[in-house]
Amino acid sequence: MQKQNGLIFAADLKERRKTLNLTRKISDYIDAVKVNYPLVLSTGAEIISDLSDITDVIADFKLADVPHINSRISKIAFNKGASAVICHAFTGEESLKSCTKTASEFDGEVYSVVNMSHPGSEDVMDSSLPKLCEISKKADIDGVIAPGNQPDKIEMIKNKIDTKILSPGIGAQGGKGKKAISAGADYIIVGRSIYDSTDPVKSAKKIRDNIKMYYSNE
Ligand code: NUP
Repeated sequence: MQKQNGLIFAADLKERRKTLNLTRKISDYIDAVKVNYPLVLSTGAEIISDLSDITDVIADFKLADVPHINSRISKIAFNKGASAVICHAFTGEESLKSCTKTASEFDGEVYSVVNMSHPGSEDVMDSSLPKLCEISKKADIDGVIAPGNQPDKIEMIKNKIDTKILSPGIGAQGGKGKKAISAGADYIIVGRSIYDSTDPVKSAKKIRDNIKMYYSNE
């Protein structure tokens, strides 16, 4: 993923045509599109190939299975054209390594989830944060997913692991793009604040411009 905009579009829609049209229209403002179960289960895995003709695709299946299944799912995603997969770190080093090993066969990337943006994630994930970062380091991941609506966590993670940080939780979940970036996020991930807005193209540009202005002022 080449960093030009710092913005990743979370395409959590259910319609193929709408997703492709919108992604095409905002492609100048994003560096990648992230697909998740709502889209892939509604439209089929071919959507990954279709989107990969427009921009880089990150497959957010939050893989959390035994190693050979993590590996098989990653392989399918990469074969369809994904550039990266997202995996949970809590399943341990071997499961995560099965993803990084598979990714290396495709020149792909792996991002591990070390914390989450929703209320309640702290119940289990906060106390495990150091361990999840350690497992991610050992598995040689390309970056981590960290909550954009909790800049203090981004800083904490940045201090524990020297890697790329992708942050969801912006807009609809209360996070602010500039705050996430200034705390150390390299990319922000935004879904509803783009696709649910009255003018998604304008919203994507505005979100991109906001963080871009920030970069240039750094
Ligand atoms: O901690 C996480 N929080 C989160 O929202 C990890 C994620 N991968 N996500 C994903 O980011 C979530 O699955 C959705 O696809 C996107 C956020 O969407 P939105 O809140 O911007 O609409």
